[in-house]
Amino acid sequence: MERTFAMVKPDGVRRGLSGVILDRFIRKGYRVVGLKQLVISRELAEQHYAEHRERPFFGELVEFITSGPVVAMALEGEGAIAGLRTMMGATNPKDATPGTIRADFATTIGENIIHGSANADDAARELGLFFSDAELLK
Ligand code: FUP
Repeated sequence: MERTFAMVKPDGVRRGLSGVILDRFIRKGYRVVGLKQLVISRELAEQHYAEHRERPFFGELVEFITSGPVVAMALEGEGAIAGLRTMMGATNPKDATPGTIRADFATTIGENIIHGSANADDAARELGLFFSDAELLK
């Protein structure tokens, strides 16, 4: 059984899409073991996206992800890390396969509606950044 981290980004929350996105994960069969809406601090955003610190889009990425509330989720299921990435679709919604979240709900890479951990190390790191042990179901 795996746990992974996902987050509806501020564009998705502003557009009222948190529920339909969460519903896709629930219908898939993932168990919601953590859930909260929060505004990310600049410090947390920079930690979360540390791998992109040197990239030209880093400033805009931090501005965007701190621009309003996000919905952070901890999801559990067999193969949940890769499965959730498949459900998200390609980073650029223009390249995403129809039926994926980014294809169905987003148009631009800068506002691509959802984040999901890329691998097991990122999942553990990101779950730890966003949730305390006490906030997660056993
Ligand atoms: P992903 O794992 O699919 O979320 O993609 P990345 O970790 O590569 O990128 C994280 C975020 O940076 C993306 F969701 C959007 C943003 N980004 C850009 O704005 N421009 C780029 O060229 C690449 C990523």
